[in-house]
Amino acid sequence: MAKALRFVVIGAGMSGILAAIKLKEQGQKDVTVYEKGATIGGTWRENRYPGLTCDVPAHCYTYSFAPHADWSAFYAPGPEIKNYFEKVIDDFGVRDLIQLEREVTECIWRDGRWHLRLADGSADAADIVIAASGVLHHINMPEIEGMADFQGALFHSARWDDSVALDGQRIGVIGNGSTGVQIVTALSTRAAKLVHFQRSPQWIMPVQQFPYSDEDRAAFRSDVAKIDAIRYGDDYWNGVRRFNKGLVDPDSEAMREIEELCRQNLENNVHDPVLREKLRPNYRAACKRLIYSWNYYEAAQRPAVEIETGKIDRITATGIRMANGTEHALDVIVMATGFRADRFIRPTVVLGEDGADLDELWRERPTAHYAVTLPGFPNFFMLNGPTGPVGNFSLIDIAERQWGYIAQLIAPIVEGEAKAVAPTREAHADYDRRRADAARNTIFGSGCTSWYLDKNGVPLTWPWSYDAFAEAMSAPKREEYSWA
Ligand code: NA7
Repeated sequence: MAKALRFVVIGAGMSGILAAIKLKEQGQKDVTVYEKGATIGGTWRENRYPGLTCDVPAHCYTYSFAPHADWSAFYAPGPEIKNYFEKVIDDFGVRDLIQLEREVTECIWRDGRWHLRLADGSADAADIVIAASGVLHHINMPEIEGMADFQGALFHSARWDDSVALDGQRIGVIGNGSTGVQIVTALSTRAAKLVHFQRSPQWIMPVQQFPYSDEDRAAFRSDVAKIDAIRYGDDYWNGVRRFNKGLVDPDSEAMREIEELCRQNLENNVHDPVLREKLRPNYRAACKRLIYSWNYYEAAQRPAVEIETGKIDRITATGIRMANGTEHALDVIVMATGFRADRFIRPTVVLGEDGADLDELWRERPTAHYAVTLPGFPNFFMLNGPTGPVGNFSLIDIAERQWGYIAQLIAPIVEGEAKAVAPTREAHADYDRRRADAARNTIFGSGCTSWYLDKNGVPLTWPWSYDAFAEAMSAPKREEYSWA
């Protein structure tokens, strides 16, 4: 007999919103989404920097059940994506499930339920917890000597200070991942002087950006098949498949094609040979997350822009001093230095069966069975948890497939046939070993640093093909789970 269950979803970003919609669709009446921030949107709330753009085509970065005709361009700017999530929440009637500024600090499994504590001191309990707390939200703020001495404005890219003037200013951007590259590109026509501090060069995949016209949007609105043609079409999926082939087999033709595209981009589009060599990486393309950009090289060659590849000695009251003595006088310093991608739901305390501590399970590295479930932590499900697929494709699609897997695991509990489910330790240990072994041989493990690597330098990612992931998510293997 169907049982009334209480669900708590942690996080109202892309995957938490997905969970709320799916639970509502199932007819679940007792669902709360706790969100620590003051608004929804996860990554798209935290990041507000100039130039913020999703590098997955806009029509592919939507929920399959909520196509959106109104995108302004092929690659959508961040604020539009945040607005899309706001709209979806209203369209699907889940706004009243979301409680903002309510941070979950503790989840303890006791007597067959999860007992939660929140930062405001309140408590709650749930039969099932969906941890949709995101990956890239704990900022990585390096300690650089002299930071406190700087008289100008200094902030992390994900803590953008809107009160700081940018036009006509002297700006330094430290870091050249996707974030630093987008910021420098956007500011290259606004700053009086823009110094991009690059510790390691990046391969840049050339892509085409173009705006959608009112006619395009009207056509998308009147015929969803036109959206589907982009979302499910070969242009996007051939790219995803090529990337995946190359990821799994770095010596494949697919990876050679990717490398060649990036190399030609550099050779053909950076004209000064000295600058070209500064921008040439000494590791393989796609080892770090590939940067998709249609205009970074153009920006890097603008008169106001300087690519600084030297070692930073210290930050001074007036700028940044390099190890070779060069002084860059700056008004603003942006730390585009990335995130601590190994944190996941932490620092929330999560204690499973017999008081088992998630921190202890993750001592070696964060892991989850097929990126979703945890041995010893019944009825605890992660969306975009550790070891899931990462790359230049839509994490919304990943989360939807993970939801399909979760829905099948909770079905017997919803039906009252079981009370709790968790993967067996043996099944998970086997997955974890196979996964780590395979991950070492992927392109991510081919010899570079990146946020994909665990503390031992092993990629913390899904190491097999996209199709293998889709297959794994299509049906959990019952024998890998224990039911109570
Ligand atoms: P990333 O991709 O982790 O990039 C961080 C950048 O910051 C990278 O260039 C680092 O250089 C640089 N970095 C980090 N610490 C330092 C210090 N101490 N000194 C100098 N440079 C430093 O973060 P992003 O925010 O750009 O992108 C994260 C993801 O968001 C992206 O992959 C997309 O999925 C969206 P390094 O390469 O380590 O030498």
